[in-house]
Amino acid sequence: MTQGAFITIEGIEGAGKTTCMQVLADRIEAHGIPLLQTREPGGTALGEDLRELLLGHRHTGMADDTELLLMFAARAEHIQRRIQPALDQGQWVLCDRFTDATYAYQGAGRDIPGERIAILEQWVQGALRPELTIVMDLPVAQGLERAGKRSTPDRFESEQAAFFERVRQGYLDIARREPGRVQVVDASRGLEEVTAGIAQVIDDFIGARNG
Ligand code: Z5A
Repeated sequence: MTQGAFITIEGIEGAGKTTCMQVLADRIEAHGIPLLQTREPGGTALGEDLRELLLGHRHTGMADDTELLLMFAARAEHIQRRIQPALDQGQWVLCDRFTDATYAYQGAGRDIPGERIAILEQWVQGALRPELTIVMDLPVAQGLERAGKRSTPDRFESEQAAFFERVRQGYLDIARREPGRVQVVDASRGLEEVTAGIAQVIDDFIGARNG
């Protein structure tokens, strides 16, 4: 059986990932492709518990290495229990954030060397990498303004704008290094234009993979 495709979506606060996940899922399912939609940190019972620890305010001031290791602990569980089995059965997997978020947030944001993250990536993922990653990019101030209209900020959302500037640059650096895998979508535009851009990216990908 052909392995399913692994697709991830990334971006800073308020980029519109949640909104656009549905557009992607609808397009994929319209082609009759079985799809697993999931997210990180999370995606399993244990992963969702770790998510609560990571995003909640009980452990404000958590050491950067602890944060990094918890992200990868959740990821190990997610890959072994859900992502890899789904791909092996030919399902496509659409994941709201994955290891690029670790390079952007813990790497660029918290200043953990990329080489250290790469060791964990290799250990936990083996050869598994996303085939397509969509980075929704927009100015930090605009993203924070959109996100600010929502509920109480989580532990990451409580960071300063300078942190999110580094995260944004982290994502753009990854996109520059891996243009074949990473597609940057301008998320600063109105919702209709953004979703049209997203639809184009996924239609091209489905066409190339199935054609
Ligand atoms: N994290 C990490 O540090 N390391 C890792 O390895 C991983 C994660 C995997 C949880 O992520 C946190 O974990 C995340 C990074 C860290 N923290 N942060 N920041 P998350 O994905 O669950 O949290 P999030 O980034 O805050 O995602 P979100 O809350 O789901 O935001 P979003 O999906 O990008 O935005 P949205 O909810 O779709 O849209 C926000 C608002 O803007 C909403 O009112 C929309 O209606 C509006 N919106 C969206 N698009 C538009 C447009 N185009 N125009 C106008 N208004 C819009």
